[in-house]
Amino acid sequence: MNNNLLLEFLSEKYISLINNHQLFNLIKNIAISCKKISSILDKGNLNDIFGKNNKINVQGETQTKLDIIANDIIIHENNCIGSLSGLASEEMEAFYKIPDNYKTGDYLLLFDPLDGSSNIDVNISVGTIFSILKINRKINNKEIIINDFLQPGIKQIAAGYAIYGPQTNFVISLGKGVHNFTLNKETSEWILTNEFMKIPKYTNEFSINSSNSRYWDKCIYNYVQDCLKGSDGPLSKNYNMRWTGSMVADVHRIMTRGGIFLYPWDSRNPSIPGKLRLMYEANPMGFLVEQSGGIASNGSKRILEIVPKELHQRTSVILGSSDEVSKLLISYINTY
Ligand code: AHM
Repeated sequence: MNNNLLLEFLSEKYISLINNHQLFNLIKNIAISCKKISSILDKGNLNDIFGKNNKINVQGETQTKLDIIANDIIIHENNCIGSLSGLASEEMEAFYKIPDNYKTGDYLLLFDPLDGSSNIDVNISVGTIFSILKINRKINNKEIIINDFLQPGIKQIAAGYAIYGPQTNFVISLGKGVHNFTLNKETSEWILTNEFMKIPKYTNEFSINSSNSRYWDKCIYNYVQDCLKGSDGPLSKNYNMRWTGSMVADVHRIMTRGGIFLYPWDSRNPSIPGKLRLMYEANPMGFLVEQSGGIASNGSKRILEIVPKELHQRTSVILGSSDEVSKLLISYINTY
């Protein structure tokens, strides 16, 4: 095994990063935040951190104590480093503007501090997802506005996630491939364990919460029925099914061994395009999936080309192995 460390490796691979102190420091501090969150999660309820916070977030969901702890860590570690002019989080209704007494920078950080947080109490993997955008206009007096954040996913400068599971991994792309680092908890270093992750083109593993099947549209319903028919059906192969209820864990599995992940629109709440958030979940994961050779779509459009209208916008998500996602997208084209 090599001993490539996160920042050394990225600086060597992406020469421009060495001269871009703002971006370098931002990645460094996001990685530090993830180490801190990891170490808190390691102690589990020994720190009395499980359970609800008794607050409803902007998504209408009850926050866990750890949602708030992770959110505060990321803001605290990143707001005074001079790289950012603002942060937006799944857990905060409005975006966070860097306080007047701190230096500001050219970047914006969007994040889901603790994805899959309903899994914490039962010791299933959770994660932190992040997306980095650059402010695309000259700003005076630190006056960032909501429109600065509302950029399509193709504009992401970098994106990644940390997964807190049996190992803690930090997976990142700066737009030229995806690299995976594992936290050595004895030395507190992120060590490169997978350079240029590649999602296999073909798969026989699908991932969807099928308790919602009666609410799906007919394309999704028929596709999953075909998967269940296995080698007796039109897809002519047997499938395996996995669903953790933690997007980070499901996507990490797909990044590692392939698969298709679906959280589609459903008729439980027909006016909402899906459950997952475009800016905090679908865009960063879509970026990573495409950078590893996969496809990320909402059924009719590439996720990364969706122009957001609001910060907490939701979307339908279909992503993973290119051959499998393409098959499903063709049936969308033929149906609608
Ligand atoms: P969260 O941000 O409240 O944790 O919700 C997002 C999670 C994803 O990680 C996961 O894919 C999905 O919600 C699971 O939803 P469900 O419980 O409906 O299957």
